Amino acid sequence: MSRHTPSMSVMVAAARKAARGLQRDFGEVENLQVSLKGPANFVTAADKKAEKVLFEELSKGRPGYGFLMEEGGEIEGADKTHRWIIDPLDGTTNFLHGIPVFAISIALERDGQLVAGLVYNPVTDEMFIAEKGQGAFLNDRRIRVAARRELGQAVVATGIPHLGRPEHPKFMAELGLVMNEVAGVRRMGSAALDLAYVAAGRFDAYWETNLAAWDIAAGIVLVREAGGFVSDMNGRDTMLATGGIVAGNEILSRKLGDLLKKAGKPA
Ligand code: 2AM
Ligand code: CA
Repeated sequence: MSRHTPSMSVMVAAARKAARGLQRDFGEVENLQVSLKGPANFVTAADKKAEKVLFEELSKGRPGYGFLMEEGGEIEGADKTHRWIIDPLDGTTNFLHGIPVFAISIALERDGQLVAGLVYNPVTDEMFIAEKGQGAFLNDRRIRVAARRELGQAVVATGIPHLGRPEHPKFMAELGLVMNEVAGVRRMGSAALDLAYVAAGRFDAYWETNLAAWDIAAGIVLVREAGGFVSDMNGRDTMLATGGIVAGNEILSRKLGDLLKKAGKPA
């Protein structure tokens, strides 16, 4: 069983409340696809509603904490030591297409350090939570990163830069290197869930670049507390600032990071 702090109880309650709205709206997506009336706007509304619920619930539970949110941006709190980092709907494209792979992501930062993370997929009812020093859990069962040490046996997840991004050639170079070395590559479309799956040992490793802090903050805590290792593309600790991330067990994530570095260099 997971023992968790009152702050985590606040996070879990907020996520479950926001999830009820998301699930209702997800059920509506299919109906909307037959009308041509922009399901994209509908999804944006669902996203904003979920963020509002999270903001209200977390503010009620922990008055004064600051916020960094995908929709609302930075909101300074009276309490300068605490900040929530929130993505109310990670995997927006999946949501829009009726693919049940999306999540609410909530992280708590204390004095600039990530101390708690929650990633919740309302459709599968999988609640991934972790607090610094307490381990990582999936629906109250302890989870650990996978133990595979060889790239040749590893299933590795990634994210493909979306339409209009300038880093497509770089990504193709990375993918070219990785797919030649690993057992399989997967692409789910939710960075928060990718990291949660690494924490649960489903994916052996994961990398992606150009992400926002709210995509990965909670997942970073999950992977670390599951005994894994997280770095940016240069093996450093500046994932939130650079938006690049490599995760897995310590050995495999280092091997993957070393391999990816070759993507920038001539063969
Ligand atoms: P989102 O679903 O909240 O937008 C997929 O590779 C990851 O990239 C997701 O976590 C996704 O988060 C994130 N991402 C950030 N900006 C994006 C965009 N404009 N289009 C698609 N995915 C984006
Ligand atoms: Ca996101």
